[in-house]
Formats: sequence, structure tokens, C-alpha cells
Amino acid sequence: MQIGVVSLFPEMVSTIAEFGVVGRALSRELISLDIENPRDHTDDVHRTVDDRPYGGGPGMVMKYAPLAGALQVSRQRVPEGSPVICLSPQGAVFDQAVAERYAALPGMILLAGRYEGIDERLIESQVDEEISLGDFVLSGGEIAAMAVIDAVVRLLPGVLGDDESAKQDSFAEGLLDCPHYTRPEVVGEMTVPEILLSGDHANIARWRYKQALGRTQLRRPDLLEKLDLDDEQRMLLDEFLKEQKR
Ligand code: 9D3
Repeated sequence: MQIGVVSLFPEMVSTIAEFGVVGRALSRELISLDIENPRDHTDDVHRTVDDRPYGGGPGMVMKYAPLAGALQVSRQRVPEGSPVICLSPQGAVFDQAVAERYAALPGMILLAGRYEGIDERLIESQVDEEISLGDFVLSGGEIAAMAVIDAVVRLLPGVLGDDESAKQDSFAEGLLDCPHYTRPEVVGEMTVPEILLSGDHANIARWRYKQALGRTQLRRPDLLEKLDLDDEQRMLLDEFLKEQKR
């Protein structure tokens, strides 16, 4: 996948190239990442990328021309037809289904804004989609773009090892994960659930699935409502809720 990013803070975005899954995908040439700075597409001495809003009011607005110039260069670095995706508080909320849709593309351009916003004419004429991380205020689109890149790249074929890939099953199923434990067996007063020490793998799998269902009900009932639980799942959830002490 070829990824383009348009940002006033290219060095912020490029840090994801240094670490972890995205870093490995880059060094193995499974993805390309090209970042274009709108400031390099200005023609005045001050390299102006923003201006005061028509109609007045606080803050500044990103100007059309520097963004259009950066996008023009970015388009040359991604396959023809790659969508321009603007990270914006006005966007549809990003989730795993959107990540999967992007992961099926040969390329995409992520546009990260700063200041109060972007001249609407740039969005109207050049942006295919607007995406938000959710209902909280960031200072700009860069961290959102980095989150999208991370979520998408780890879905690409060959990026994760077999072990890591198998783990994707749980969220893909729409459930929260079960609790995890590792050595030592005792921490102060706290022990490990006995079943995990039993070696009974069928029973362990059943316990984990029950925990996943139960925690999803308690912490994210909105996620469970989207699922159509079968009799077995409802039985496990009932068991969990009966055993529930806290
Ligand atoms: C406090 C400023 N707000 C005035 C009503 C508007 C505003 C403008 C620009 C709020 C945030 C931003 C910058 N945010 C993003 O670019 C952004 C974002 C976010 O703030 N929250 C969740 N997802 C995203 S994606 C891009």
C-alpha cells in the first residue's frame, strides 16, 4: 500500500516510521509513506499557510493553495484513484470496519489539518472522505492520521506474524478481550484464575470467551447490542453475570 500524508508537521508523522509494526512494514517495503508539507507550496516570503476567517471570529483557517499544491505532489506518489481522506472533528467516526475498507485499497492520502480548520472549498473539491477519531478535541489531524495508518497497516497481508494475526479474531468479532496473566503465579494477595493453570484447553477457551462476553456487556454494552447472540453465547453471558461479584 502506498500512503501519502499532507501535514504542516511532517516530522511528527514520520516518527511512526521508526517503530513497531509500521516501521517494520516500511523497511520490508510492504508500504511506502510520503509526507508533503503545505508550507513547501507557498510563494510568499513568509511561507503563509493560514489566514483570518471570512466573517470574522477567532482562530485561523488553512489556505486553499498550499494544500492543493501539497495534494498535487502527494497524488504523484500514490496509485491513481487513491482517495483523499481528511482527518477532521466533522468526520464519520473511524472504526475497525473503516480500517478494513482502507486496508483493501492500493493507496490513500491522509490530510491532517491545523488551526480552526481548512477552507471548505479545498474539502469540497479535493477530499473524498472525512474521518474523526471520536468526540474529543485534538490540536490537529496528525495524531489521528498516525492512528489510522497504524490501524490500517497492521491489517495488510504479511505485516503481522502468524501469532499476532491470530489475535485479531477477538475485536474482529466485535468483543472486548479476556483478561491476561503471566508469571509469577502470586502477586501479593492476588492469584491467577485456577482454570488457566489446569491445562484443560477446551475449558480455558470457554472461560476466556465467557470473560470476553461478560466484560463487553459490563463495559461496552453498545458493542454487544450490535451482535446477535446465539443460545450458547447467552448461556455463557448469564453464567458470567451470576458469578459476577464486584
Ligand atoms: C477548539 C477548536 N474547535 C472550535 C469549535 C474546533 C476544532 C478545530 C480543529 C477542534 C479540533 C480541531 C483539530 N482536530 C482535528 O484535526 C481532528 C480531530 C479531533 O479534534 N478529534 C477527533 N478526531 C479528530 S481527527 C482530526
